[in-house]
Amino acid sequence: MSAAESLVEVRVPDMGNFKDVAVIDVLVKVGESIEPEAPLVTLETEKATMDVPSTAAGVIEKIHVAKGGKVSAGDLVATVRASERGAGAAAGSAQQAPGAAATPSPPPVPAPQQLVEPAPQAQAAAASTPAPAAAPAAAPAAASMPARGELPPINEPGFSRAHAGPSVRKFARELGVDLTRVTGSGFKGRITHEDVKTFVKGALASPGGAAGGGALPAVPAVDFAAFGPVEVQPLSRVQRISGPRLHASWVNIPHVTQFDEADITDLEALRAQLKDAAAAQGIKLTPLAFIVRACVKALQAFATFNASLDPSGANLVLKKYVHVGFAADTPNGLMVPVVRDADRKDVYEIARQLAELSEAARHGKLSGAQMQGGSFTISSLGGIGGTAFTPIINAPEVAILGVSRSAYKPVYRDGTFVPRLMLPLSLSYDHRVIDGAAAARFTTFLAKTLADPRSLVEAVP
Ligand code: CAO
Repeated sequence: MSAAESLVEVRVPDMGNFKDVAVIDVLVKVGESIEPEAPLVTLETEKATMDVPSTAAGVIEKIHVAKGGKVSAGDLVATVRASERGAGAAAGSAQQAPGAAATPSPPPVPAPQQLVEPAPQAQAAAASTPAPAAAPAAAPAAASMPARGELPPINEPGFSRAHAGPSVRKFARELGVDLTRVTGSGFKGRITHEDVKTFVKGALASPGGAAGGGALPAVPAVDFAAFGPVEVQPLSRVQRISGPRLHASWVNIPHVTQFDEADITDLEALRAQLKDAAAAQGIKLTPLAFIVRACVKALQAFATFNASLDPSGANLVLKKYVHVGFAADTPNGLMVPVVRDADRKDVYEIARQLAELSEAARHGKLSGAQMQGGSFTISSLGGIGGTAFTPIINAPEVAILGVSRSAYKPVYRDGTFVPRLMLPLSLSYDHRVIDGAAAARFTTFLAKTLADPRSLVEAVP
């Protein structure tokens, strides 16, 4: 061994309870020259596959594991005869002080899609769409990158555990991106090139960069098993996709929720009259169909609620179509199918579509297209219960209506209390686009429209 060479031991990263994990592939041979981050072996747990990357450049001196074997955290995988260049490359990127906490920066608001999409093709399409809200005007990433010091330092132990392939790791190293901060949108949460790019765009767009004012304090990790027995349950696929989108909306959009109540006594009387005739035609005329119809009228009267901010954040894109999404509770998790051109459909056609789309959602049969292009969303928990809630905006939409369970309440009218059926409304809106006064006008209009239901059953021109 020359003076410029040293032996580097590459071990299975410490990933907590990481024991007896299967080695499904050995990717290098003794004597092979490798770069830092070159994958050495592939491991498979119940939840994911992951590569163990080399921490140094050099030549493989010895491989200590075999395909089909089992390894645990800390086990020796390979010994690398590292050249000085290789040892330096790995050490040079270790910028984080030991023990420094990783703080996630706000994820960018997703592309104008939907909260979740079931089909793998749809997922791939979403992943390849540039994120609009946080992305600056397209410039070559390298040319517009902040100085390396402006990105948060790389958490080396976390980086080596990140669920990403070698080329993504290399790409992240080149850009100085800490993979522990990047949300993976690939299969089983694997981090893709697009995820790294989206992270960088988000870091560039956030005031003060990823390490500055945009950074969020981390929630400390807790070993729950230290306090009693626990069972670890992986999130469903739908939750893994919708979670980052909900998070992006929550942290990027200043939400305000306006509460109101609509007197739907007459609406329910009318619905009771029409219900059986509709049922004879196979249509379930639920309150939600009337609420969608009333929202269409409100969206036509208040165009800024049927709009999105453009990627620069300086312009409002007013939509000439009205596609209304609705949250559907399914065994797989929350889905948001969209009733397209709701402004061109009467209450019966809307009811028919609500039933068809929620049936498809419950059976995991929605296509990506059936969940795209929404311009406003309704989340109805009325069939379940509750008096009010604060729904999260389905970004890049600018408002969402939450509906809770109607109940009879005493309403003071003409000097006396009368029992009226009151429907609670909770409208969350993007305060960058919508003022409080406009939101109050919108819910007032909506409540009035629901209180006088005749216009809701008129034929649609
Ligand atoms: N107040 C009182 N009763 C209501 C009501 C309300 N606001 N809304 C619906 N109901 C009643 C209906 O009349 C129906 O009763 P009947 O069967 O006696 O007629 C019953 O509740 C069930 O309605 P439904 O669920 O069949 O139909 P829907 O149109 O109200 O809702 C759907 C459809 C898809 C919105 C609903 O099934 C659902 O999934 N809701 C949950 C949405 C959700 O999870 N939102 C949260 C998202 S954020 O995590």
